[in-house]
Amino acid sequence: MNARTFPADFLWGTATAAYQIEGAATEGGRGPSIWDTYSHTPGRTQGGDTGDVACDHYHRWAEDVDHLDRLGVDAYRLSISWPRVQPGGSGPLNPEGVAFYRRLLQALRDRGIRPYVTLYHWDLPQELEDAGGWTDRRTSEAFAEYARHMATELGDLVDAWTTLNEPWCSAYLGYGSGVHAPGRTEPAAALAAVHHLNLAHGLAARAIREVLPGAQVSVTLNLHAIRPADASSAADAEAVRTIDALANRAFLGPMLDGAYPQDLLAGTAHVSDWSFVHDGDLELVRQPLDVLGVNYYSTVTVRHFAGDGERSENDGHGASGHSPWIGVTDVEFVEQPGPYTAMGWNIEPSGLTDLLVGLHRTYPDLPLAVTENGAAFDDELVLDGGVRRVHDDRRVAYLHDHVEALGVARDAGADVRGYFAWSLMDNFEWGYGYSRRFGILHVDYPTGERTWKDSAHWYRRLVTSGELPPVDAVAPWSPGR
Ligand code: IFM
Repeated sequence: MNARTFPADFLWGTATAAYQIEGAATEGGRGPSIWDTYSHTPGRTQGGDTGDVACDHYHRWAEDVDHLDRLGVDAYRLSISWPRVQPGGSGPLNPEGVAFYRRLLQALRDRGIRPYVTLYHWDLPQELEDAGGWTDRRTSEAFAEYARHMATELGDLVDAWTTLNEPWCSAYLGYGSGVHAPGRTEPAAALAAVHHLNLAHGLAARAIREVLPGAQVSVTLNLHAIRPADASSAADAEAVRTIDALANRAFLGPMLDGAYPQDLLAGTAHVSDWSFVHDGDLELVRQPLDVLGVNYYSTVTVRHFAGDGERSENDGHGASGHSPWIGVTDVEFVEQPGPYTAMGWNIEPSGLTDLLVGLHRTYPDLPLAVTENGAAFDDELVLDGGVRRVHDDRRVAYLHDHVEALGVARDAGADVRGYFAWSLMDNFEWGYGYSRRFGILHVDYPTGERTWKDSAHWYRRLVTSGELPPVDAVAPWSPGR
């Protein structure tokens, strides 16, 4: 059988985020973010881990660009730390922070690697949280000003702009279940955050285009591939719809259709009257998207729960005792069949196909890119004849099967233009600290040393040839060999 091939203009990349890799939390004029505060609060992260040092990318960025160059990727998706470039979230820029990103972006361009820049990957300046954070529309306005500044300062070096990464997490995990910064557990505030993040996206997209009329603008959503426990049950279909409204359509609706879904508003009316949505907001939120970024890791299976007022043990409340599924009482989450990653997430590549094909059916003219996909496993660094190796065959299989699933979606007509592996390197996995490794490069945290895992060797073959290699093609390899 012939290997699956991708066209020459298909974009291959890897992705990271500022707080997860940079470290240097108090260097170069950087201000504190909500993740500094949260991770320094006892009990919030596994082992009390923080992003203070992380992968020390702030100092090792040139070496990391070398790795990207050797990998042969077309693009690198990075995020800008808002508190590094504008420490208080408003007011003057920090020239040292801006200079750091200019150096990094220039080095990428010098190697022919296209920078895909995300403006917000969860590190809100603490001052803005102190003034209300994402529950306050002034944060959306501040974000637009920050976006305008970045377009002005960095526009000549950036290929594509992404406003937000996974606003679902920022809103529902940050303000609903509290397992992400700022750690608030206020259901109505989570819904206000949903809207102010949507508004921030729209205002920022408009501001970027005002400065850079031809700019490529996108947003990245962690859309949920939701399945019913019983495909023949109308009640389970309704459970899917309930979760889909909160998880997916709360963002797709305003951003692409200019409206919140009626069932979302009705289903959360007992929590909030949504009066934070002002006249004219939805027109601002809906801005043309050059591409929609989709992050995908696993599926979700739900069923209707008729508990007569009792709560299901599996209603999504999780360890914090607070649910990210705002207002939902009649849905329970069903354990997924394995295999699982070290996150406990089920591995189901067909979910990616379903998601991409579903988006294509609803929005036929919308180009798509998979902006994150990858897996955490308990990797082991070994010495093979004196050479440091990580034989991460489960990650290679994961990446292989998901790239294949993306190919199947393309075969079905979905206009998927790129794929970014999460992540370039092991990093700070939020509440899990450094206990979960997603990288294709291994990071030895005490020394900062990077080691190519087998998945990096495999990925290099894929991106340099455009042909899906077999899973056992993991030997160190160079193009032309
Ligand atoms: O590490 C995160 C990333 O920051 C956002 N998307 C999911 C990844 C894995 O949990």
